[in-house]
Amino acid sequence: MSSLETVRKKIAAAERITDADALSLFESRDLLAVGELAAVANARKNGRRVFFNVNRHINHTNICVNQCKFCAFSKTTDEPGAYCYDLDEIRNRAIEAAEQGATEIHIVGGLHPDLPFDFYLEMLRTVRGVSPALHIKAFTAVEIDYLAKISGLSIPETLAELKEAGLGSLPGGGAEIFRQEIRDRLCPEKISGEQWLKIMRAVHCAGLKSNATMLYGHVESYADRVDHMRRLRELQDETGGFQVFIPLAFQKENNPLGHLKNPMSGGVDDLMTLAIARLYLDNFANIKAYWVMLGEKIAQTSICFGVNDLDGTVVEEKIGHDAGAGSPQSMTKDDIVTMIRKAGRIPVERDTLYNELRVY
Ligand code: V47
Ligand code: SF4
Repeated sequence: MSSLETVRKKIAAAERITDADALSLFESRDLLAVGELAAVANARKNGRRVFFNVNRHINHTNICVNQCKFCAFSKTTDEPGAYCYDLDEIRNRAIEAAEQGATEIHIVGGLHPDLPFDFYLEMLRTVRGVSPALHIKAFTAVEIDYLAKISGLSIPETLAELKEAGLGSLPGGGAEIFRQEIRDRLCPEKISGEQWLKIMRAVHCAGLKSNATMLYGHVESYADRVDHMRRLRELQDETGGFQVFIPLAFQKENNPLGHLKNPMSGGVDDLMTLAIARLYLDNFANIKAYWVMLGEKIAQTSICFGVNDLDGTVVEEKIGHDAGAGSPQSMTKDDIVTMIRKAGRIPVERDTLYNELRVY
């Protein structure tokens, strides 16, 4: 029996696929066959409904003590273009978001060398003060590790203080590729994959939900991607605290990894990665196509390849665009609704915790 047939039988029986199965799917390069299986697995969980939300990103600072080699966003304090918003600038962005009907503020930034822990607490209180209806999804596991270091608190104590100040859930950034050999080449200063997972375990134990990402399309192999997803699947079996998996397509401008030939990028690889994530991560309810990195057309097409979430309106995005993302800065709610409808699916506005707000 071919490996594709083996997977087909397992999916039909709602059985878990193995690492070897997932690897064989990547190697098959049979996008239509893999995509069809992913669409079946997705329809079983989500029917014809596709989620989006109305959100606003705030990247409060691009000043960062790390120098990840894929990152075009980070700057040192004295570099031209370095910035750090004050609380008024953050408040104004949150007010604007609330006026535009946002239900979520997504906050991530660099690891600033001088900002005290109190600034982060004040930032959360400031946004919460604008509207208690705004859910604050903030700080990657990498930032949580850093905040624990600068505050002198343990990870659970840091999370408890942030939660008390208004933190509602965590985004999934900073995961990159967990395998250390790849991290050594991509981001040697960053916390290890093990530490990222340990922090997410603590996040889930603290009663907070989080997301999970994977940065792909650079120096990693298919086996590295499967290894990454395996570690996520294992932690999800343990805690159930991940809401969604978001593969992030590497953008290659203005960063030291940009010279790569990037042989694994492209629309087929993007769709394959999303489809295989749907099949392999059977304990994740949601697979998100982040249109900022994928572009609108691949994001829309992915709806037919196992995806059930298109992220949100975003409004102001710096991390992908500094690295050359060709997508717009923002999409309106109408843009996203149209995109989903034209794929023959039902647009559903959700909140950050995946409660349904409105069916369009
Ligand atoms: O951690 C940095 C990635 C992440 C590049 O949880 C890059 O809902 C591509 O995690 N090319 C931050 N990616 C963004 C992120 C995210 C975005 C949207 C939604 C959610 C969510 C999370 O961006 C970083 C890093 O992995 N990144 N540089 C680049 N050149
Ligand atoms: Fe800093 Fe994050 Fe960029 Fe790494 S990816 S350099 S930690 S901002």
